[in-house]
Amino acid sequence: MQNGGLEQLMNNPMLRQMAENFGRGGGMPDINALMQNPQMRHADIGLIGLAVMGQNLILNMNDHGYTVAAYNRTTSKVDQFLENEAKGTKVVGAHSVEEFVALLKRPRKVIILVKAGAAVDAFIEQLLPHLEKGDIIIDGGNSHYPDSIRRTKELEERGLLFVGSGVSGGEEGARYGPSLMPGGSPAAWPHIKEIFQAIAAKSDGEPCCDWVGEGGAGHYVKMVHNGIEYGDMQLIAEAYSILKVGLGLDELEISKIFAEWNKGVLDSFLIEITRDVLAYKDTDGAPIVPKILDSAGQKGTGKWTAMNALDLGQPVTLIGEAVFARCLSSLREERLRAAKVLKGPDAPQFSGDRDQFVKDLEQALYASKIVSYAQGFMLMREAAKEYNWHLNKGSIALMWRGGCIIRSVFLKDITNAFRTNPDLENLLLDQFFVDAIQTAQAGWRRVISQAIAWGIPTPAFSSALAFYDGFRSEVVPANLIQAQRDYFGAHTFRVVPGKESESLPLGQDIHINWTGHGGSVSASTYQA
Ligand code: 2AM
Repeated sequence: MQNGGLEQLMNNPMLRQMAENFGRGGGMPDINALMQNPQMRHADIGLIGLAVMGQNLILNMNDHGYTVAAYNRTTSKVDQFLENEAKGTKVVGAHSVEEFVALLKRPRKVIILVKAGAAVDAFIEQLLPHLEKGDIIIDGGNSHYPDSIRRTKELEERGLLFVGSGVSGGEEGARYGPSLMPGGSPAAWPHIKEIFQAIAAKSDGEPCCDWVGEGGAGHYVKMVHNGIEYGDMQLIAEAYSILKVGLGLDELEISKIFAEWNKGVLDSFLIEITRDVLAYKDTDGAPIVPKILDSAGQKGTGKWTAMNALDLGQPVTLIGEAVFARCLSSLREERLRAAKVLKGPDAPQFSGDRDQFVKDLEQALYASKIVSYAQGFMLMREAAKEYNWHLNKGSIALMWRGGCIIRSVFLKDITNAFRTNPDLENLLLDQFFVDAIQTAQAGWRRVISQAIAWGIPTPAFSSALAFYDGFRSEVVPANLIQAQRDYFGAHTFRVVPGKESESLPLGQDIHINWTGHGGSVSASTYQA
């Protein structure tokens, strides 16, 4: 053990007392003997990774009365943290993994909050020799859920428990109340429940943290949360574009509209910050937003959600469009060249009732958002089947109600829908949302028609409406697609029940010799 670590340990009053007892006769105590003493294991939980999120989560736990042990790869950060942000708290630091583990009460609970990927596995490897059966490793980073599935399995095979927890809310959330989405080994939950729910955000007195499900369920739900966040942001950006380009309003006028919307069904964190962002002025007094380069970045969680939707065959169209819209925005040089060549309609003019149009737009945003969340829950439903997770949908909506980026009043209605009917097949079929969309839909259609006439791109609004119209269709034109596939590739089709005939038997794969030549064998001779 390094000296710095010893000095730091000695800051702890309990340890000082012990040291005095141990060190009777003068001199420093034998630190190794100290570490063997069960009383040394006094920290409720440990956290590795002292970037801002980690530090804030530690301080949050400390505020709630827990003693937290802190460790970081670069150990100088431990000292810096203890001398600054954590000064005067009960936080104890360690300068080696061994020393860190020795500080923890059993079963040991270790939160790893480091860069996703190899760093998480590296720390798990370092911890393993020092942990015992029943100890719990919690990964609170932005891990991809397949890694959490793997880690749960690997650690359970070694008698340990693993939790992969989504943590949302950024630095502020981590400090004062994040949304926490823990999943992994179910046996870990009773041991971490109290502390997790204590530090989580609260919504109507309920913690925005509950057990999500087995394996990678926690990080999966966090991924879908981020995908939905992409969708919400794209919808808001499209509304901004319609107000600016279509109605010709400036940022301050649009900010006022967002302020109004934030008092109604759209009341949410993202609408609130959009109001403030639009009103923010540069030093010259002009709004800052039009000065920001229109190339959106992305870190990949929206893309993961869209890719997973494709893998699971789920039509999560709005998030997909939101990801693609960011991709298109990033092709700025190419867009600038295209803008010189490709013509659209004449510059937008608006002669109708502006207030009514703004109301329609609010409803369009609301209805599209309902569709997006319904798609997200469809994806989670399928993932639960695919990966054998027991997902509690009402709890998921509750976890997103506070602390995280997509927090909103609207999520309360989703919680209610799944609490009233846990077997609800699809959010769009809940009566509250049936009525909400019914109220919204005339305005929703008017807004999209107008945007299309103006030539203003609205991929998220439009795909939401297209999904809604497809989802409520008894008949979609896939019959024609099946006919085409059978024509060129002998891929076969089935007959509609009730329309069977001698040549079209019910429940069988049928191939037709469409051209009169080429045979009637349904084979994969012609691969399309
Ligand atoms: P550091 O302070 O030693 O760089 C955010 O980057 C957090 O993840 C920091 O605590 C950082 O530790 C840690 N981290 C990043 N990459 C790491 C790696 N490969 N191994 C261990 N810790 C890492």
